[in-house]
Formats: sequence, structure tokens, C-alpha cells
Amino acid sequence: MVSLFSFKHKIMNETLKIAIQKSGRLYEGSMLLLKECGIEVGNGNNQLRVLASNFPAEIFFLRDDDIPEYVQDAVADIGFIGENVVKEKKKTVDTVEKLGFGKCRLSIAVTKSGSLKTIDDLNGKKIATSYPEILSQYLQQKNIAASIHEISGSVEIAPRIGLADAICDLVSSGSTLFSNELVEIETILSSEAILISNKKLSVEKKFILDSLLFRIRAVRKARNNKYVLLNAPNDKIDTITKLLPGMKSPTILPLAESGWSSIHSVINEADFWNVIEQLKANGAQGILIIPIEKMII
Ligand code: PRT
Ligand code: ZN
Repeated sequence: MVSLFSFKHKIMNETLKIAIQKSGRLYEGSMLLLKECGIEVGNGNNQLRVLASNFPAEIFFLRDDDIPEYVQDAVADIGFIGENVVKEKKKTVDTVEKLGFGKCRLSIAVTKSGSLKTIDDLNGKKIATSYPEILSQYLQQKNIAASIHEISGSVEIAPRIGLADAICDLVSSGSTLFSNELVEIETILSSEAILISNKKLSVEKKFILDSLLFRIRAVRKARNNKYVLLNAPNDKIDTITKLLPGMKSPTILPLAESGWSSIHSVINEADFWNVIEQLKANGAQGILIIPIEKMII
């Protein structure tokens, strides 16, 4: 049977060019997301471009710094890229969706034992960074007259070798700062991987992008939610239903043991930890939490 999608694709005979990082911190998350969206991509790590075998997409493997420009210039139609890079490169692209991986923050950090304690202490000082655009905008906003020294890597060693008084760099766990005896004094941007798009996609390419977005949203919802099964005394069903409202309402099935029911629902994982005590206090037993593969509301 020909699905509506493959039928339309046949008419259109179009592919969506997706740029992802060739190697680095966003590579795994990007490939996993495509895989969970059911898009099969061969071993792209050694090739510049690979056609997906079961979806009208071509994957381009690129350096992350180049992705905003390639998307702007329609070399690629869309890209998975850190928000930090998009803000720094200032290219003309649309931000379409947050992707939930590659989370980090861009922070200003100073030597732990030094005299600089706040952002105002940076007046007249030198800050080393790979993000001169974002930093200069921020300093301007805050009226800080510091000079920016642009370096492309190993920013964290700049204060120790006398290159700068402070740094502005990406932080995730904080261990790089810790091991270099640096401490954050200001977060200037929170970032995660996002999907960017060329501003002038054809109708055909927009159609493929919508189909991809539908899958991405289903995958991301499923990642954040869990299926919950529990047994509860019948007189607590109303209270437990309020705690676990689910997508529409929970499924309630009688147990073989009279006076008891099995309640099935869906809950955001973060919320689950907030209600667990209340579920137990209301007599819930045999609580099972099961991952959901895809979630379409
Ligand atoms: O080769 P290419 O140019 O493609 O890659 P790259 O070396 O420029 O980038 P890469 O792979 O290091 O990072 C790609 C993207 O991952 C970044 O643009 C961010 O959007 C995101 N990301 C998330 C991070 C981090 N977390 C991160 N911790 N990028 C870099 N870091 C570095 C940071 O610069 C510092 O050196 O990790 C160190 C700090 O990490 P912690 O865990 O010690 O705090
Ligand atoms: Zn890079």
C-alpha cells in the first residue's frame, strides 16, 4: 500500500537537506533523534553527505560553525545546531524548534582566588572568548567597558597564562572551570540544540519539514513522559485520578480482588517524583513506570 506521504513525495520528488555536526558534542544527539524519528542514515561519520534510505532527506555532515551560513545560503535546508552558534554567527535563518539536547550555558568566569568578583569589576579588563559577538552585545547592554580577546580553543587557560583577566566560555558540568580554578560570575546565555531552517523553503520542502517536526515532537513528548500502572483501593480512585489526569483521563480496570482497581495513566517524569508520596499515601501499590516510545496527542 502506498502511504499518503510516499504518494505526495513521489509527486514532489524532493528531498530535505539536513545539516548536522560531523563530529563533536551534537553528533550523537542529532543521530539519535533522527533514528528515533525512524529515519535511517548509514555510517555518515566518514562521508560529507548521505541519503536517508526511508525518508526524503539527505544528511550533510559539517563543522558546527558552518551550519548557520549553509542554511542561510540554502546549501542545506535545515540544520541541528547549538543556539549559541546561531546567536554568534548572526546569519539570517528561522529558529523552528528546540531539540532538548546539547544543553549548556555561556558564562563569564574569573580566577577563584582573584580580586574580580562581579561583572562590574570587569571594567577596563580583558576577557578571552570564542564568542566575541554575544559577549560584546552583553557588555554593551551592561555598560561594561572591557576588551575582548578572541581565541578559538582552550579558553579556560587564558587567565593562568596571563592572556586575559576573565573568560567567557560554554559550561555544562562545570568541571573544566573547577579544574582550572575558575568560578562563574555571570551566565549570559542558556543554550541547547535547535532546529534552524532556511527562510525560503519551497512548499515541497516545507511539507517534508512538517512531517519531520511531527516525528520530532512525538519523540520528545515520549522522552519526557512515562506510562504509569498502579493498583489502588476503589475508594481512592477519585483522588488518584486527580493526581494522574493522563492525556484525556486514566484507564481504570477492576482487579480480580474485589474492592481494588488497576489505574493506567501517563505522567511527565518530573511531575511523577512530586506525586509519588501522595500516591502511596492514598494506598497505591505495585506502581510500575514504563518508558513510552512515541507519543502523539
Ligand atoms: O568541530 P566542530 O567545530 O564541529 O565542533 P566544536 O569543537 O566547535 O564544538 P563542540 O563539539 O565542542 O560543541 C558543539 C556544541 O555543543 C556547542 O556549540 C554547544 O552548543 C554544545 N555544548 C554543550 C558544548 C558544551 N555543552 C560544552 N561543555 N560545547 C562545548 N563545551 C565545552 C566548553 O567550551 C568547555 O571547554 O566543554 C567545556 C566545558 O564543559 P564542562 O562539562 O567541563 O563544563
Ligand atoms: Zn565549532
